[in-house]
Amino acid sequence: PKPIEELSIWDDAKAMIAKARAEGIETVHERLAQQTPHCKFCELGTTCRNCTMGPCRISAKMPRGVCGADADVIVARNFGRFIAGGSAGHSDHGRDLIEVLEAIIEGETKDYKITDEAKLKALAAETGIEVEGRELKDVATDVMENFFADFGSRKKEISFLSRVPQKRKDIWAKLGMTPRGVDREIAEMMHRTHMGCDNDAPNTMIHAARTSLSDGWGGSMIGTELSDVIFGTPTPKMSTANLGVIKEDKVNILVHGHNPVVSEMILAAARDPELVEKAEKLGAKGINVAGLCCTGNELLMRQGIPMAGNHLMTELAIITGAVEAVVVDYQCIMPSLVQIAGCYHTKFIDTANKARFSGAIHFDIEPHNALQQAKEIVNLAIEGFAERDAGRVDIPCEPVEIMTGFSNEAVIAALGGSLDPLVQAIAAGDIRGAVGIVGCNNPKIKQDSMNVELAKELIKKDILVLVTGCVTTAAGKAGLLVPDAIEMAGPGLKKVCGALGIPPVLHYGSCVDNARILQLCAALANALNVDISDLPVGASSPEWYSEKAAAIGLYAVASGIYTHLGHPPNILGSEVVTDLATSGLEDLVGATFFIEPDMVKTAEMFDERIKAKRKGLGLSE
Ligand code: NFS
Ligand code: SF4
Repeated sequence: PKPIEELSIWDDAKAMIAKARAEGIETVHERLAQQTPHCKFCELGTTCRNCTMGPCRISAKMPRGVCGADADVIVARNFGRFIAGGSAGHSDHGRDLIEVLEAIIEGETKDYKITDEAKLKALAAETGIEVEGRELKDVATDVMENFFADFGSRKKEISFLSRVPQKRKDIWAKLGMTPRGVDREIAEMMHRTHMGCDNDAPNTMIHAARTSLSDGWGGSMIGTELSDVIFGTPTPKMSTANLGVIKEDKVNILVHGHNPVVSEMILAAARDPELVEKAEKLGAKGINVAGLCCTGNELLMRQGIPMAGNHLMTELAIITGAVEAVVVDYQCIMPSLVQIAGCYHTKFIDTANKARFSGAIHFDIEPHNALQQAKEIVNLAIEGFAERDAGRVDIPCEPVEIMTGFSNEAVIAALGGSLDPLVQAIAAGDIRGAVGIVGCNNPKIKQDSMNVELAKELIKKDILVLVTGCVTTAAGKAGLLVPDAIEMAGPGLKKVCGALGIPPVLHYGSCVDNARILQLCAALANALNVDISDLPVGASSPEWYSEKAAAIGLYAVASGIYTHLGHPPNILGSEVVTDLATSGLEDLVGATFFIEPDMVKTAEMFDERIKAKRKGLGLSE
């Protein structure tokens, strides 16, 4: 494995990697070393396992698989399935929120409720459901039925296309890219990539884009919006981040995964007076719930809980030795956490039947029993406090302050009720443009080096940065998520954010919450009567690793947003697919991907793009 200094920019991470090595505990970094070098065919995307005439690998000597598929077809098929996987993850999460809404409506749960009635009514109105003079329950029922139908096969387009500028919808219609139903597009992607179906790489890529759009404007958007309805729409608030949020004198419970349906209940249970009293009787100073990854982002945005870390901190958080329980739902949960938890007194608890971990303690959290189950889980954690080995505890730092909670509703409220001041700040050139930096960590990259550097480079250029997912904790730890961070920004951004008392880097939520950024772009385009591709905006995922991140990147591009990736997906084995992704899509959808590992150059590329788009809108550069 690499020297510790090369693995992360953070002291808390480096201290815990050193502790792991001293204690003989294997982490992601050792396993990456074991797996390196990776299979070249797989890296290029030129291996196919879609039937048992193969598996096949493509090279100069063997340019076609047994069936005759060439590199272009194989790479496009693999990429299409990769996108289907990511879209399925976000969207199945979205569906789980509809099922909770259903349980609320049918009176099957008392643990969840409709918290933001105004938002529910607004969503209903936006998606063509009658609101005036109707009972809330009837409106909610129609919203639920409509969103369930967005997953099916009977619609010509999904509901939230109501938000999309007409010019963009026309582009999609012309290309056959209009998302019709979430499950339909995903299933069709699987069908098309069966042996002997879609054997034209660009055609497969168009459907991959359509599949991703059904995620961004469908499954993810439903997930975000219904989470706001059920748990409340986020508003700005302060919190803290890094491993220092784990408290030596408290019962520490880490929530990890994605869906607030589970983590909100854990938080509610941890605030139960009887359980708090029990924790205190056992010698703890209370119960501390901290977040990891995206479910951490969900709770951070709405409830202000502290954030222990992002993807590459998940193993390391347990290595502090001070974690009583890790409670997970699904996605991005390394199965290694079970082994690492086993090296300590830490209980690893899974809660979703669709994401079980061998060796975990299992609780089936369903809408009808959620709080009860959550209380049992918190009770287990409290009882674990006595088993903690104080000699192995090392919490390596003090937490840093962060500001969070920037939903579009909160931003509009901060702007005085409309997007006009933002439009004016963009027109005046104080805010030259905006870039969303999203996604993950990847152990192949020094943790958060790119995520942080890119954010810093962009704000210097008066480009507003929105962060979601695992970039949140990166930006937070770097001190970019507090109002004082305007000192690191260019003069225009400093002026505007300073006047509003907000940071130049705004925390916009979890990865499904990238839907909030799509919505903002659509609203800006509609306000200016242009297409999204005309806006001075961009997206980036510098350290991405997951299928979900690829789906986000593709729906951003297909929505007309110029999108950076720090390293390529496994497509370089096909010139047709690579050229399409990095240039050909410009003519089709008005945006492309660009791949660039250098963050200074990346910021310059965004700067050039923003200049060109500003010029196109008749604005100064
Ligand atoms: Ni997003 Fe969230 Fe993090 Fe990457 Fe995983 S937690 S959904 S995929 S690793 S940002
Ligand atoms: Fe090989 Fe074609 Fe089968 Fe893929 S579908 S494994 S390329 S024979």
